[in-house]
Amino acid sequence: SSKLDKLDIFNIKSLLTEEELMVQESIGRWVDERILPIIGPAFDKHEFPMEIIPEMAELGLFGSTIQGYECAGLNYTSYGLICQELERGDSGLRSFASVQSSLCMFPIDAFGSEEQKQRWLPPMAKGEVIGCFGLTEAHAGSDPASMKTHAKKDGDDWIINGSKMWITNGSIADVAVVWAQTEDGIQGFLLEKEMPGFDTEMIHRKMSLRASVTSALFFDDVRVPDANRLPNVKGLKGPLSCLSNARYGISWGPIGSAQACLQEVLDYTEERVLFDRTLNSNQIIQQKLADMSRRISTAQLLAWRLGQLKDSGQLQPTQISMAKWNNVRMALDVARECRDMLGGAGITTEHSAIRHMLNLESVITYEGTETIHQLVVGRELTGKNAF
Ligand code: TGC
Ligand code: FAD
Repeated sequence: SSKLDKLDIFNIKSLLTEEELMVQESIGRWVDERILPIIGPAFDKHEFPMEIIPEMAELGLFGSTIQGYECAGLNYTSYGLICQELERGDSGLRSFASVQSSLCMFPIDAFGSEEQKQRWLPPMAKGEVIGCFGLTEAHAGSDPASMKTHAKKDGDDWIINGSKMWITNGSIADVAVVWAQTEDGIQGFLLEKEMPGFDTEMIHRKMSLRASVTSALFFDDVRVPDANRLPNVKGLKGPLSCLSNARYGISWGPIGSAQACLQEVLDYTEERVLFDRTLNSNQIIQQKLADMSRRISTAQLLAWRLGQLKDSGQLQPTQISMAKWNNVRMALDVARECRDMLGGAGITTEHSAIRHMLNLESVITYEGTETIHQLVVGRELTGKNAF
């Protein structure tokens, strides 16, 4: 019988350092024990399981790559593995960690003042302060340069007006990193939930990422002190750098969704007997299983290489775009195929394939749609901007 790990055919584990392996194993065990039993019902109820936040903090998941400020100071390969293990549970869980770490703590660490870092990073690492990231607006998510939200200087303060749409964690966040137009280009502001004129509204009736909070943010003459402006970045490269970090993690995450789906159908097709033989004795079923395994394996190799480039400071945005496109598309196709192989049983959340499949419809759209990433690669190849 085979000695290969069915979910790691090329033995990526053997390429990991001891620390990376330890991170993957501890988060993986936590997902198995704490998340898998509760996540189906949370998705059904359209609720993010708030009670797990302190446990995620305890595991060092928030701002895990940041040095100091009570953060774990891990490398980016470890961050990728964290995303992969979390998303094996549910994309909503990985979303929560992506937003807290890559979209809120990262910009405070990279572009914030020392006072801002001291004030926000330790409680965010402990999960006592939750963050959200407001870039997208209702009229044009793919084209953030056209944002209408703006900040106007008024003495030592700024007055912010506008709105944001589709914001993960929006209604449960204590602090929002909000990107707004100013006379000097786009700048980032830290809006606190109790600031007068700052409101949020939860988005209901989602068929995807149901175990995650998604909201609209509204700013009506919100007065923000200059001390809450991120001083060290101006222009679109501020938010785009945050996206680069989050997209890096999302290149790893969906490998976990695909692994969860493949494991589920490996078990199911071994048990199910039709026409006097197990389902997995049929050539077409085996061909589909083999194809999923092939696609997961190539995505794993791509993610691992991405980690090497990131940790050695060589990673380019085009490489992240290609990996996000490839790996999310892979997982969405795998989840759909697994849903089909479960037959009627695949249409309820009793099994996880349809939950992963529906979640991945968000993942392929957010952090740059598949088309946007294809156009980034197209621009690299041709030198022509076709957005
Ligand atoms: P361009 O105007 O050429 O560039 C502007 C400036 O940004 C720099 N830059 C980057 N910097 C860091 N990382 C990157 N990936 C960067 N890409 C560009 C660039 O060098 C330039 O700097 P400077 O100094 O010259 O001003 O912008 P572009 O043409 O590259 O961008 C166009 C486009 C379409 C690629 C960009 O607008 C884009 O990526 N649009 C998609 C928007 C998007 O992804 N939104 C995501 C919102 S957040 C979200 O979805 C969270 S979901 C989280 C969850 O729940 O998990
Ligand atoms: P649009 O930009 O209107 O795109 C519509 C369609 O047009 C897409 O298929 C797109 O690929 C295509 N398209 C766009 N431009 C071109 C072109 N030039 N050529 C050809 N086709 C094109 N945003 C945040 O800021 N913070 C968050 O925390 C956040 N969380 C999210 C959570 C969820 C669950 C979802 C669904 C979204 C979230 N987003 C968040 C927003 C997300 O980033 C946007 O939805 C995404 O960037 C796409 O923008 P849009 O929805 O406005 O679609």
